[in-house]
Amino acid sequence: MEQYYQPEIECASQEQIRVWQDERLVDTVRRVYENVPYYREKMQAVGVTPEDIKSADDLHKLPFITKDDLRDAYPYGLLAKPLSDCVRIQSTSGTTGRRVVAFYTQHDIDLWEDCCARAIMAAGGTKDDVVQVCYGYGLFTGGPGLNGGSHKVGSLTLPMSSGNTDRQIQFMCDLGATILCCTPSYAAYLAESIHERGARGQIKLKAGIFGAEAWTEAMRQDIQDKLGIKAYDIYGLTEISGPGVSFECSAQTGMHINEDHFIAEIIDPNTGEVLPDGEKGELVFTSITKEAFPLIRYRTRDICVLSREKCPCGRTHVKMSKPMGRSDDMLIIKGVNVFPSQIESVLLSKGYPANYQIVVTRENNSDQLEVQVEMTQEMFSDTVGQIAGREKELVDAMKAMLGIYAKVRLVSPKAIARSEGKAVRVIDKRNLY
Ligand code: DLL
Repeated sequence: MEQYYQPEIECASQEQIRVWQDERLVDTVRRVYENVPYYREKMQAVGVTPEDIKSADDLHKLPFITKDDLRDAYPYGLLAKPLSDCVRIQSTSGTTGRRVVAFYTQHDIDLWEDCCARAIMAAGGTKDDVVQVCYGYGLFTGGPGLNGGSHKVGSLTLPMSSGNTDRQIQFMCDLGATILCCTPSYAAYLAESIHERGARGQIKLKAGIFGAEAWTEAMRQDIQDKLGIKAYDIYGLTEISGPGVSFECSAQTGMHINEDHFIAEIIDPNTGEVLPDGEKGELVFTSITKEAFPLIRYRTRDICVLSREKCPCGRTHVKMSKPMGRSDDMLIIKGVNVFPSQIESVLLSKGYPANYQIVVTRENNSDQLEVQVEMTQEMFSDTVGQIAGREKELVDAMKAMLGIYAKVRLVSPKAIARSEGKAVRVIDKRNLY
């Protein structure tokens, strides 16, 4: 039977949802105009004042906000509350190396955890479940978000964080974990490892909540079959709080966006024009309940489709499709956001020419990142030992910048094919979308 964490909200009428959205948008716009000079100036630049925003119908009058704005305003420029009211930050990588830092008041964390609790209960979670959270803890939002949601549901929470597969499987078996939360690629890897160890008979898993990166229906089927579970998608982004912006229900046909907290729009990524429900375009979010770090018309760069078709689960909130691609060049590797510009800035800072290629593959369900870099003529005459030393230096610098391991391969000058148009920087062989 379908169960809900906040049934009166999750199954509210569309009219009721609209009333919440209208009131909360008007309030948010007024708050940011009064408290955030960055927003006030952006609104003044297009001649809009809070009085022009009377309901969600007026949303389109407001300017977009992008990752570049977050970079310009880094670190405190978009704060809508005094720092003394904030209790937490979470962070992710941004373009050209500047990190995105999102701030939370205790109230913001509370609402975020509610969203994650909705996702856990939609996946069948109850207070009798044992929820194993193997998303990373720390600056990444995955671990803290699902951890908080699991507490709210009242489940026994195993705050495993990522990695150490032997220990994950041991706890899963010994403590009888019933719900697994991690990236889909780690879920697939865990599934394989469980089979290799002959431990399939000892696990009690019934559901998984997998997100933070793109995954296909074929991958879902594979994980479900191997683990004997139902696998649910969950979506979110650090800028808009983290996991739980939207989540899948038993219908497994898209993710319900928590519309009492976020207004979603789909726009044409080239013109910025708002597109009707059902058309494919870039997802834009406006947070309407956030205190510390409200974002208005934030361009996610994720391409997807919204659907208002009645859902058999009883929830009334709009559903988004799985993201079908990005309108920028961000890659998600092992759940970590990586921009080619970050890699380029490492290379340039170490004296390499900007002739490089990024090759992403997936081997045994694990993403592999290789950066092929051309040496200068002078470097090319180095000894083999010196070249190995250079590669090691770049691996360390990439790790420091990206937070993940990238294999570095130095190649001879002119080895990377030149393009007549745009340079082909990224070869992604994973076919995820
Ligand atoms: O990935 C938050 C999260 C944690 C979501 C755990 C789900 C589970 P960021 O690191 O800021 O936040 O990355 C956000 O990841 O704009 C999408 O491009 C991508 N993404 C997130 N969830 C999904 C998903 C977290 N279910 C970026 N499917 C987003 C496809 C996803 N892509």
